[in-house]
Amino acid sequence: MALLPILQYPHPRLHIVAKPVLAVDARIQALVADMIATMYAAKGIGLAATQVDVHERVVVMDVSDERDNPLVLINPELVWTSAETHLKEEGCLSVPGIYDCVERCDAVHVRALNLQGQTHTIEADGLLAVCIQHEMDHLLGRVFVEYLSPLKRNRIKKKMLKAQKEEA
Ligand code: QAP
Ligand code: CO
Repeated sequence: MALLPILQYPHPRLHIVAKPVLAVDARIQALVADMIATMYAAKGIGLAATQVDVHERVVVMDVSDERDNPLVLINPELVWTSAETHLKEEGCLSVPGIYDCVERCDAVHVRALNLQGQTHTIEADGLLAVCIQHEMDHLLGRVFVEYLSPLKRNRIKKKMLKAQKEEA
């Protein structure tokens, strides 16, 4: 198991559209294990493969308090979304230190493959529903800050680039 480097916004590769996983094989199982370890080490509740520079449709999440209940979604597809939406504050491991409100569907049903390659459907509301929408956005190359005003997004971009320069 390995901890993977997480791409930091505004890295251009965060905007690559991920391709479907063709086979849930040992390579994907190893990727998932590394992604779960990376998410826990970074104290995140969700991580998409895009964020670790792998452009295939894989996300991992854990919204449990005990942080012992990882959820793996491979080739996730939204099969239903609620008409009702709400604004909720989000953050992102690729945009550390930045939090702002995004409008999301209250509830979603998502169909995906699990680590065994079996199809399952998850009905989610609350934090899990928000997390699924946030992570599936990453697979489409979308980062949550793109929902904010251009003014806010540009401020965030500048702040991130400055922090990255100071780190280097
Ligand atoms: C996406 O985000 C999410 O800024 C997952 O310094 C966020 O795990 C879904 C994190 C909110 C639903 C609601 C962010 C860790 C983690 C930071 C995360 C930070 C350290 C973000
Ligand atoms: Co994110």
